[in-house]
Amino acid sequence: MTLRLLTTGAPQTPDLPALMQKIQTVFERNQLSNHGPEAQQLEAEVSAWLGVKHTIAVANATLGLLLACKALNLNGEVLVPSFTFPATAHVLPWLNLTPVFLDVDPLTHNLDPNTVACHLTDRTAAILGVQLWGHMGAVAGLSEVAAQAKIPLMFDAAHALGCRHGEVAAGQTGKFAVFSLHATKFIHGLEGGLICTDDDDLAAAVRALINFGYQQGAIQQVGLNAKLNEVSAVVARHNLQHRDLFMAHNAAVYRGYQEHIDAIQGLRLYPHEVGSNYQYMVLEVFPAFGMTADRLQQVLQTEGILSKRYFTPIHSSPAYGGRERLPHTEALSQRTLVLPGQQMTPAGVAQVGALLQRLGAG
Ligand code: T4K
Repeated sequence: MTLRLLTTGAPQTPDLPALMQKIQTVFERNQLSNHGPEAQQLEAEVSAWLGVKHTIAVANATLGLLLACKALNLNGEVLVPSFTFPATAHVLPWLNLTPVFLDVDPLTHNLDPNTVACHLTDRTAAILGVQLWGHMGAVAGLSEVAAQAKIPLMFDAAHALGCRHGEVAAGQTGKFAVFSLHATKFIHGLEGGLICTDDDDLAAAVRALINFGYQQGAIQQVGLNAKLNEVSAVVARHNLQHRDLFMAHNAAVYRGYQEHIDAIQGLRLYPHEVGSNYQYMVLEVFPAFGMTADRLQQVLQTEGILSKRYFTPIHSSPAYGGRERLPHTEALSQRTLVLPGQQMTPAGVAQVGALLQRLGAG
């Protein structure tokens, strides 16, 4: 029997025939990169949707973070969570900035403003917050801490496109926020990223930095190439049109998982806030379940269900070699497993849910 694979991170790309037509138009137009009409339209559409002044389309979120941080001319240390994708921290050493890794709140998996406040020193140049799993709950507290310390608050919002907390949309938060358009994300452009900011000077500096440092015809800064190509831009625009569908789909999958998982001893489904894009189906596996997250991943795999183990603590990775203990980060990395969400059918959710219930019972 061939196993049908249910995969975490499976890209959502509806209505392929219509998308192929749009891609063909890009090739017929012959402008394939260098801030062409698709990239410009994408930027305008995202700015209008999120209510931000500037959106800058980039080749990926990692380069977006790197260049937006560079544009702020920071010196010293940056406070950053250890429980995140390595890209968040990696941009800092590239800019001769020192990451100071902080533990996260075990319930939200994100920075706690009180922890941040306790680690401020006169060397702290900025806070790089993450809206992990699309969580925005700590934004107000972090903004207050940053304002009191008179340092910029920057957001890695790679997971948070389309997320809202009350009236505030991800993208409107901090000095800037950077979204990912990677294939696995809520809205994808194969690869890609979006930098959002309301700061005119920052936007101008970033626009120059992503295009070799050119500004008004002169090489004003030491830039890079981080432009988004036109095919990625047209794919992202196409997917953006389907955002309500994605949101509804993700929310339905999440509710389906909730129904199965809530009653299982030893499992916790990450509680998304109202306003989330519900992209990540994050499962925490506690000892009471009777097997580790690693073992559960293996068992799921034998049933054709491909989950992902996110995230490894960054502070103690060989790349950083930190010896400090960040207990919540370490515990979360042991117990967290991300289940398939995008492209899941109700039958797929029921299959995974029933399997978890069986394993939990036995
Ligand atoms: N900040 C945060 C907090 C992030 O999570 C990320 C990226 C970034 C910054 C940087 O954003 P970008 O520079 O990438 O724009 C994946 C993604 O590559 C990465 O973008 C993402 N976060 C991270 C959470 O997930 P891996 O190493 O897990 O990828 P991989 O190849 O194992 O794929 C994950 C799952 O997706 C697999 O189950 C297979 C499935 N998949 C993947 C691809 C690429 C597909 O079904 N089709 C595909 O085309 O990092």
